[in-house]
Amino acid sequence: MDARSAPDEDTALERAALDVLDANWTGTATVPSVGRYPHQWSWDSAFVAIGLSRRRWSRACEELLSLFAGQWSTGMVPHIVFDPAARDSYYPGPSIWRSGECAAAPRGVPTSGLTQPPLHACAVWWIWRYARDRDAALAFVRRTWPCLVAQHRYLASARDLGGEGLAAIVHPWESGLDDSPAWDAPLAALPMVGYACGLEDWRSDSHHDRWVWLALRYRDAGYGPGYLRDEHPFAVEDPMFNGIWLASCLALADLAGVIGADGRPFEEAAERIRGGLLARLWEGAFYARDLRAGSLIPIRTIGGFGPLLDPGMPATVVGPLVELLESCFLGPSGYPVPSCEVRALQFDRERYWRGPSWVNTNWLLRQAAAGHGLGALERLLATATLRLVRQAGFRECFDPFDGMGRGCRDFSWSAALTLDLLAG
Ligand code: 2M8
Repeated sequence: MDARSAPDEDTALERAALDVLDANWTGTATVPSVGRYPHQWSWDSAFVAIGLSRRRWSRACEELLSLFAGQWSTGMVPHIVFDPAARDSYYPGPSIWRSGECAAAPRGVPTSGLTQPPLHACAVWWIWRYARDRDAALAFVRRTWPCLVAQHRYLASARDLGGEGLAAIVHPWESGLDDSPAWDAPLAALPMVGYACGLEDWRSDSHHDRWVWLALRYRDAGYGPGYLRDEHPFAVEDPMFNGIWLASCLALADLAGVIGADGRPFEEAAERIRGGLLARLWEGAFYARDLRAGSLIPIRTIGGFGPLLDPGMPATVVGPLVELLESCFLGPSGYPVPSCEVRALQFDRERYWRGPSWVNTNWLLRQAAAGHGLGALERLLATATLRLVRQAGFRECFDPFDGMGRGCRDFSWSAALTLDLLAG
């Protein structure tokens, strides 16, 4: 079936996507899924804003503004902004994070203490690009500019734990690719811990205790930057997180032009990150670097394609990366793009971020392909992603072999990015 051929089918799909986003809208933000994720997540909101920017422009703006209401005075944009009305239904909730006890956290807006991939400057660029009311768009860019600059400053200062220009994640949840096999070794190096949190589902319960333990350690150290630098046992330079950061630096350089600010510092930041990616994470493919073990983590996952988001990546890197994508990810799967190399021992078609295909990473790779003029790859990713949602619905993720939906239904970023893919 040609997923782009029938206009009335496209209209029905678009309607269905908007219905999901309307149902998941709380009045101030879009939750990823009403049942399982009843709060606002950081990179989910960026994807939602991108998807809404051509169809519900004002709501796309509101989405990001409500996220920035949770930004800390350090500049950190938290990975969850909690909805007090849904307070007890997600673990770990506000009573675990206790952001209110930290002076840097905003008053009256409970949040987590971690961050997530910084896609937000790209989302603001999208909103600027598709605005019909240019005055309102300019006002929005001016309003969000200080938040974005503070976010980037935070990453460049508090998170350059390796000292070479890359930002480190300090918890698997910060990658957004939570249960990726790339985090197995750094998690296994942590002490044995046990919490009876009762999480027994398709996510990796063996890792869950360690995830919670890491979060509690960071919290008990007051979410301090000195503790992160000197003591925190999980510190990893992730190619996806840094590839997204780089793309957002380029978006900030463009947005600077919009408001008459100087874009050069952001171009320089992008160059620094590119240099760091090539010097520290590239070894024929991009791998995550475990700063505590002092070595690369030798497993190829979807995260390794994050640096393709940089249109300035040299052809000597882009060529082998695309070859790897085709031979080890696209070729052996029916429905792109599996979140882990299919022939890896750790590949698991059912467990989240260890095999299934996701709409958001497909969309990111499609953007990357467009940036490198890889038209055939760009079209393949768009068509295959639309085929997945047509066949299985707006699921959280999909079986990479048969396209069956996995995880929650009516998942916001799957619906939002479908809108963007349909718009072409
Ligand atoms: C998943 O992560 C949360 C923790 O942040 C969870 O497993 O409970 C990930 O897929 C992450 O990328 C996503 O942002 C979040 C909400 O959709 O769910």
